Amino acid sequence: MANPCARFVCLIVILCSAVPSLATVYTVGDAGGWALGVDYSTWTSGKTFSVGDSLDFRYASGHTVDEVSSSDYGTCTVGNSISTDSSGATTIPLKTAGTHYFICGVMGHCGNGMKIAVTVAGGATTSPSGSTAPPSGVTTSPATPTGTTKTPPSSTVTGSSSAGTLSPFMAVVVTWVVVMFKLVLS
Ligand SMILES: [Cu+2]
Repeated sequence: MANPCARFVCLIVILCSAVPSLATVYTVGDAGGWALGVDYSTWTSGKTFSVGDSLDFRYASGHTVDEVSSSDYGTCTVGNSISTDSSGATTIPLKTAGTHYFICGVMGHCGNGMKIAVTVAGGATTSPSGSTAPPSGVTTSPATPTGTTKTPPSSTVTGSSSAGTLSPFMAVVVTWVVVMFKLVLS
């Protein structure tokens, strides 16, 4: 069991099992579930929802879960719902950032508080389900043969014959000035 390869596989399994736990499944209303008499604004306050999390609506018969627009949420309008379910256990994956609105489609229930608005932050932790395919175009060609054209550095050699004859004398002069300057400073 001390095989390092087995340890590595074990580490990978632990990491892979830990990553999905980052996505949280929220039971709407906790113990109260999706029902009349639960204050869902209180339930959502203090919670931070991220992309990849899910809402789990648990409810008895006689209720529905309707995802609606913001305006329909405000007016408790049922007819234009984006999605609806009445199975008693509705899991809504929060796939996009922004505010998602859910109401109960039964007459009068939304107006009596069965409405919930969930603001989803744009989470950087996407689920590892392989939805993000890498771009296929590999455009980095490492060998650029045209970039090695050397500019000849011998452009300042020719054409200064007089300076060439003067330079030993000037070197002596400069050296003498520098020596004298050091002597003055010391
Ligand atoms: Cu209801």
